[in-house]
Amino acid sequence: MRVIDSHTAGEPTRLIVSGGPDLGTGSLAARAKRLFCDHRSFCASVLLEPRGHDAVVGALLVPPSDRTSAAGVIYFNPVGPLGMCGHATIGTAVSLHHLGRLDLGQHRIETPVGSVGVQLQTPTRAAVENVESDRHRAGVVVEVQGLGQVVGDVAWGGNWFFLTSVIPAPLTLANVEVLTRGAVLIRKALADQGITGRDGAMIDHIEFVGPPMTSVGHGRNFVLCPGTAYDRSPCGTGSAAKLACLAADGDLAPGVQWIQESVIGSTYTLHYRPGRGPNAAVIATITGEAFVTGDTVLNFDPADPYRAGITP
Ligand code: PYC
Repeated sequence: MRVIDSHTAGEPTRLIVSGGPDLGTGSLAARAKRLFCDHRSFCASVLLEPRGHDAVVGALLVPPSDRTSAAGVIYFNPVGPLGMCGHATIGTAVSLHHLGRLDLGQHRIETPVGSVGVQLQTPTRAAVENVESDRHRAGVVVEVQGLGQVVGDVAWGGNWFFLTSVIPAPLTLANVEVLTRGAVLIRKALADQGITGRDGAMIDHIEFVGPPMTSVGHGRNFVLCPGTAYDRSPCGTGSAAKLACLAADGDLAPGVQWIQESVIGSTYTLHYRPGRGPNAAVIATITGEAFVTGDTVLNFDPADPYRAGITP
């Protein structure tokens, strides 16, 4: 199986170029479902130890159903499929350029939640015009064991997020363990108390938001991804969700730049234009840098007891 590894603002992406499962035809959403129902062990074997680790996001290249898109991509982490993935879209564009399959310039990439615009600006920098984002609910109160009442917003940025400034510790790398523990408790409390995204969708990303810690940033975050891995980057879809909240509060005008810091201090630069949907929907553009870290053939030896990954 040929894979290209990259990281975007510190967050790893493994692009599966060949040797992945055949998911047939149909919408990318249907093919993403098939990937997880019928090929679960493929996902674990590609992402987890001993070949990877739980923060790696997989990006399976598939033929697009939308003929205007340069590629179709299904994103997944060890726990399940992702809708959109900002960091992995930047990583995919940079990796496709590395392979000589994508020129600098404007393209579209199809994902299970819609096609996104990708402007590959240099061999390592891309701007992604995301799917429409909005704040679904504001000022939601959730009772969290050990943390008390936590107030936050539920927003869509291509995945579902609960964003809160009620943080268990400052948003620094030294506090990743306590931040992870707090975010896991909040996600469980949301599920237990029936707090969801639209149409009962599970909120699987928790985003702690706070003030910037660098001289260039406008805000900092810590994002817990599905499972227990945190995003080393500022999370593209989480940053888009944050812009939707800022726009809904009247705190950021269209076209004005927002620099989002991650918990490791890496950054994305964003702005938005108004969307069409309700809740002051926005179409955010996320610009960031990715670097190819490996161009690899993965082996799956039938005699290897851990060929399917180390799973609980
Ligand atoms: O960048 O959108 C993102 C993302 C989602 C999960 C991990 N990264």
